[in-house]
Amino acid sequence: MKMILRWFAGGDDSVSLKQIKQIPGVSGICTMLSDIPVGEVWPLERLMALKEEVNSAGLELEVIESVNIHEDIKKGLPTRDRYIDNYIKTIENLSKIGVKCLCYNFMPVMDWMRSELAYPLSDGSTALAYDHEEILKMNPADIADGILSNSKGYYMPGWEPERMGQMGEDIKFYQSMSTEDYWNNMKYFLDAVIPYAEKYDVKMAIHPDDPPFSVFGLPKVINSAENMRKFLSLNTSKYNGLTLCTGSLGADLNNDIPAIVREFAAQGRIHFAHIRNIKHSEDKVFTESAHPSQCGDLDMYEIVKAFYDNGFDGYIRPDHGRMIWDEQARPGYGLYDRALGATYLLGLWEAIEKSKK
Ligand code: CS2
Ligand code: MN
Repeated sequence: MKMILRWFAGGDDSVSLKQIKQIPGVSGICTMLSDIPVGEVWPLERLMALKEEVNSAGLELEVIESVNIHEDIKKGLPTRDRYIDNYIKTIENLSKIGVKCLCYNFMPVMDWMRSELAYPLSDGSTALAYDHEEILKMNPADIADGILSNSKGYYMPGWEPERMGQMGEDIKFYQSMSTEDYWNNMKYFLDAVIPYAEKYDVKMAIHPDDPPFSVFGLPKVINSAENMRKFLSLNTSKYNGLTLCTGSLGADLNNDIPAIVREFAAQGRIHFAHIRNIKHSEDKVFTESAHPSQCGDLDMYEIVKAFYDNGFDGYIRPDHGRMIWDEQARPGYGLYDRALGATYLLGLWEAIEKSKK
């Protein structure tokens, strides 16, 4: 297991590589080239420079999060083949700089969704929050505006402004698509890409849908044990795997996260773990919380133990953090709370490991 942190390249992060290097036990980062338009090839020279920047700070760059999937692939349009070819070329380039794991998502139109980016918690910190009724009152453009205007000037992954103009039309397109067709488009992508992931030894790790239930009638597919089983059976290569995000899946109270981890880690199909806690006030209403079990609904000991017991040897990152100690940073991605999370998770891991000896 390797503990990493997400870091945003290109001067778009308040957190420095030097600071990340000083978090005990963190061996590397995951990042992305956020200025390359979705669907285009990530140039090798850019990747080599990025690797050099990360390595010279004493950190590894073995995980990329994310290379986003062009909407034409998700829609199954004839133009998808060109974008799939580009995706494969990007995988080849990533392999050349030593990347081992590629996190991506297959969510239609938008990536994660929250109703608030700075919801005040009782301890004076703030966190990302979700309230389904609030979301349904807004139209998608308002949600995008809310996220982009509260991001403190930082790029918000999955909310690229150039995609937002298209949003209304894209939503209509997916509303009229059957979920089965959506699965078929996913399989088409996997069958084209996974052989190259094998060839270049880059493990593909899909991120669950966040939230894991449908909003605006859009298809949701990576949201439960049953659907993840279906996803893994679409292409049975080990290179077709999961990013197991506990906070995303945990937003559906029916998901038993330790059981899900046990099942898929035992099959060697989890390559990357995003571990964070969330706290519900009612169904479909929650705030992101500090990582410890006592702060949210998820039992972090049981979750980490499920990874350990089933031989997990991939990457873990503390997913989002709260904003604490007056830090000014990209919502969800400050240094302090994620550093606390990494330390806590490493402590759980050590305790579990030693208790087995
Ligand atoms: C992440 C996702 O910031 C986040 O919420 O967990 O945006 C994640 O990076 C993507 O879904 C992966 O493609
Ligand atoms: Mn996540």
